[in-house]
Amino acid sequence: MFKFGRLKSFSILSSSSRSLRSRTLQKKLYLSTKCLSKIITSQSPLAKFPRLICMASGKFDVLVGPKRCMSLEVEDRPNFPGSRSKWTEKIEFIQPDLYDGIPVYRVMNRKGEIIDPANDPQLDEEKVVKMYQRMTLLNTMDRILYESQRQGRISFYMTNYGEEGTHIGSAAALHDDDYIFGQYREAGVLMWRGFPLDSFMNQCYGNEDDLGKGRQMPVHYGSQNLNFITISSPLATQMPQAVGCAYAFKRAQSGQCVVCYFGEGTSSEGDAHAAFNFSATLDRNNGYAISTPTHEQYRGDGVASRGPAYGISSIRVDGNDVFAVYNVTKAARELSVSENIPILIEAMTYRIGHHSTSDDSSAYRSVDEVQYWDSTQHPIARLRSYLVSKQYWDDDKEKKWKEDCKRQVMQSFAKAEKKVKPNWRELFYDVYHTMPNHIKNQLKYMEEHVKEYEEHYPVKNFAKEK
Ligand SMILES: Cc1ncc(C[n+]2csc(CCOP(=O)(O)OP(=O)(O)O)c2C)c(N)n1
Repeated sequence: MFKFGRLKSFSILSSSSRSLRSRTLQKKLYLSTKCLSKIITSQSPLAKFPRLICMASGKFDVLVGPKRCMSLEVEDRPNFPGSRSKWTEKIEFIQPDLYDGIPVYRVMNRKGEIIDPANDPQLDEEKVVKMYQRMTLLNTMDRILYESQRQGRISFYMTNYGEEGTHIGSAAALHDDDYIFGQYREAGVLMWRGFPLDSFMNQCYGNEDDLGKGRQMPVHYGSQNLNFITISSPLATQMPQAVGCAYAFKRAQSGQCVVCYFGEGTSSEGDAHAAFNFSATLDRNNGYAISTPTHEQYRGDGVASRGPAYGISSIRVDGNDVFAVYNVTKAARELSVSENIPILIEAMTYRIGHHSTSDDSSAYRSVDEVQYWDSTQHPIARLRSYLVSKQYWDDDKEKKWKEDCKRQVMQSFAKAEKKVKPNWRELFYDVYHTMPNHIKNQLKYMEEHVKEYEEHYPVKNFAKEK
């Protein structure tokens, strides 16, 4: 059984139609080609549609199953396995900078106005307001936790400034039972799913109520209930894991989908390539991998241009346009689940904050550049303009919501700060399902040591053993 190529390999069909005598026939051919392209894209066995193919294949260039459909011109084409090429007698190097680049899909302009009403996802008032509230709550939480790190109250933090549209737009288009493999700058996705502020704060404080039992750096969230896999610091490790999980879903035909978020810098890691080769992904291109700007990271056209080379359907979207991200993620989810194929989404955005609290971005980019993105392209400002134009939002609501947001975040923050750390023995648990002897010995040694030198350890700051 032969597999089909993608739509592009069939462009020859429309040119062959020119040689057809009647316009009606041309139209018929066009329609069957259109319908074929759907079949072809879904990689259905060609043998099922020999008639259609024969009709359309006056100059058809792909080997087909049934003998009677075989193209007469097949010997004029190279037939190396996996290739869709033509022969050429010219030495012509493919110049990566000679084409226009992959276009960026958008729904709203920079002022938050819908460009083509047909693309407005027409979400109801409750949902769009919730999207706006989650984006602004995330922003408020970021401000307070960033400041708290600066005051030495938590050890580390990473803000999500400017990327709120990418988080909320994609999260709102997914199903709750879809699995998320994040990098570290996707707190909004978790917030959309209902991760409480208390849990964010407990994690950043690593206190006794932290789901990760205080073993991870701040912002390394995870939630089994919300199908959000715990973040790990080494870049790109989530990518092959996500692909493995997706493969398990595919085998189980569970109808679930896996979304893997990663930065454009991360897609230069070795693990990323292994994952692409086997996969489905969502990339956030926020302009910088710490101090490395995107134009230094890539000679080519960003991340999306790599997709076709791996045989992945790919799309680029304005990550600051929450509706564009929503539409693209929804369409990608449908396609991915119905056809069992990976999709690569490159969400173009801009990291307004420093990379983390260990970074000072003024060392490698200008304040004017940041100011430009903050003031002209901010996803929150755009969505707010939309809400106001729909009369879903006004200054009064904004004022009340801002106060409410701040109060909620401050309350959670104060509670988390007061809690003690998890019992220090937790350090030894959960490494193995059954604790092996060498870890048991280490635990015993530590217990004796702490008992002997208790006055030198801040044991009162840690929870008692349960
Ligand atoms: C394997 C590995 N190498 C290097 C690092 C250090 N590091 C942490 S974040 C980062 C930049 C990643 O940039 P990007 O993927 O674009 O994400 P962004 O931080 O911009 O959201 C680097 C190099 C790491 N954590 N893991």
